[in-house]
Amino acid sequence: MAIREIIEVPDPLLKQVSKPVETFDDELKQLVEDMFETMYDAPGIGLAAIQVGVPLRVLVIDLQPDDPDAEPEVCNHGGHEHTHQPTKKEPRVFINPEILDPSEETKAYNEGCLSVPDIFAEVDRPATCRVRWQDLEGNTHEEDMDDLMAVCIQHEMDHLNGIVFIDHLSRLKRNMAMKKLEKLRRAA
Ligand code: GNR
Ligand code: NI
Repeated sequence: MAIREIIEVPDPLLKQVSKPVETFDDELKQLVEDMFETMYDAPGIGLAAIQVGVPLRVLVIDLQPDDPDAEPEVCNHGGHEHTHQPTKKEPRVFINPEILDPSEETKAYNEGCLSVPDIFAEVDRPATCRVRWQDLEGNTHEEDMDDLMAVCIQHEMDHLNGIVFIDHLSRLKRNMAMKKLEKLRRAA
């Protein structure tokens, strides 16, 4: 397990189109483990392999990462009192994902990205979509996605195609976002 470095705009790697995974081996499992560790450390709710410099069609998502600052809940099921964190980890891996029948209806969401740190902007995307993907064993799955999962998987799919969320903004807003990012970096 290792935390890998997250690359940021304007790194040209982020414009690269990632290649399909063809071999479902231990190296792939290691990459996915490292991606989860990197995402939870950041913290973020999703991560594409290209964000750690690996141009493969691999995504990890967890919409409910454990909040280390959350008050633990006291529980009494199973006959003994104990505490646990109120949010449960729900790690999901998507290999070679495809978006099927995106809805006509769109929805705006205030998006952020670990590769564009501390910048947020409203992006319109199809409100729902169906996703087909493979798991770490190469088995194929399909599921309908909505709400934050639909937003996140479409944001992550964009990374696999060399697109970052600010690419969806007008040139004016994108330039403003990049200027703000440069200013934040100078201040850091
Ligand atoms: O952590 C993340 N939060 C987020 C918020 C709104 C819309 C999309 C995202 S994904 C982002 C992590 C990331 O950059 N994934 O590529
Ligand atoms: Ni992102």
